[in-house]
Amino acid sequence: MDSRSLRKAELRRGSIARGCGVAPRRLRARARVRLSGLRAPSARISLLVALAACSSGGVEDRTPGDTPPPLAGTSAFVVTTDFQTGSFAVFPVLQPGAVAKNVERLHSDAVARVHGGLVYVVNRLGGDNVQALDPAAGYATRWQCSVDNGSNPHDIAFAAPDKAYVTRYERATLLIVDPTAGTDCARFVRGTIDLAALADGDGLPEMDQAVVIDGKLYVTLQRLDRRNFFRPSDRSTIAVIDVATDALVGAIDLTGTNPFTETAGLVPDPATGKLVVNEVGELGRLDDGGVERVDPAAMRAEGFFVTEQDLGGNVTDVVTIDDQHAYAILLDEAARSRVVRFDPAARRVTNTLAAGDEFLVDVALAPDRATLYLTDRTLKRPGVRRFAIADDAELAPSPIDTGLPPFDVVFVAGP
Ligand SMILES: [Ca+2]
Ligand SMILES: [Ca+2]
Repeated sequence: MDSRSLRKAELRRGSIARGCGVAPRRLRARARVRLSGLRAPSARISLLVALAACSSGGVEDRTPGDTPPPLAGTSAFVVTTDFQTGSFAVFPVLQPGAVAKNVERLHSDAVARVHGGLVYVVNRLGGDNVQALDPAAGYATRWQCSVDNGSNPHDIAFAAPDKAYVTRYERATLLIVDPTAGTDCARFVRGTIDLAALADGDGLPEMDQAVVIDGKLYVTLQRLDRRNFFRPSDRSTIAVIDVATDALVGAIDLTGTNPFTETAGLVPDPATGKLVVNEVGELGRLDDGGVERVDPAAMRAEGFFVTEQDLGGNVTDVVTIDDQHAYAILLDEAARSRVVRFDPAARRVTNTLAAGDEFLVDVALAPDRATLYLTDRTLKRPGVRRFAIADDAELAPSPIDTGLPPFDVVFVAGP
């Protein structure tokens, strides 16, 4: 592991110098890469200082940006950030030139989910709230409610119009919320579910992604050890909760550790109904992870269908098309990212679509299932890139400029 090149990349972006400029979760991800290759205690200490220094803040003034075009057909909603300032860009998928940039401020560390015609922005550590945007009203904020300072929300999953669950990375309790509570947020928090019983030795289970399927809530628990630099503990698991009673009814132990599907969420494969989970283990090792399917109904992890060794990198995001056709973002030992096409049946890489020495964050399949979107944060040409699923060809010679560099992309259906 060449930790120096990683540090150089960070310094180039100014993240170390700026202290809190780095999204803490990202820093942690890099920390795991770096620490596994480092022997020097001082480096570990400075990293922990950086993490501690980033645990507060979050008030961001608003400056007006572009006005989004009228909603027509499917739009791409892109969370953007330079890790100091966050915002979003919007464009119709059929008219990517009509991009509205820097529309409103978001927290600098945020991901988006779409549900019931609204965009829910999960403003993570330092923001510590959920923000509902209404695409039909020019993406105006309908409400923005706290999930507790320093709790670091990571995902929101919906059970009913008035009931959703928010995972909190810095807490042992999952939050039950009412998305219909209104702008004053008075009735927003409905309760909590204690997952401490499933935590590793440090008492926090590192709850991450969540989804509701057939009356059950599934929550990935990374179970990283904070006393050992966020290294994976003995196992990672998926907590299963009955949404009628909010009782913890089981846990599905994963084949590997450290499930890492942060921007994509935990989405069932439309063909099989199974969850596709990528598990990176330690980012500094390329022999301890892979991608597996988890059968939610049978509560069973099916084992890696492709491994880090097969693909030559940690799989930090994955999109499956069919049995022979899938895409992944791979992160190698030198912290270089690549977007590859791979054949899950043959368990091998068949094409490389993009590469960069910056962290490529998110690949997402457009609703037409014909186009792959990539948030490319490379310094020279940041932007959203699109590739045809049919032949992997890039759809335009230049990335779509989103103002601030893109982080997470989701799709909003038109009226
Ligand atoms: Ca832990
Ligand atoms: Ca690994």
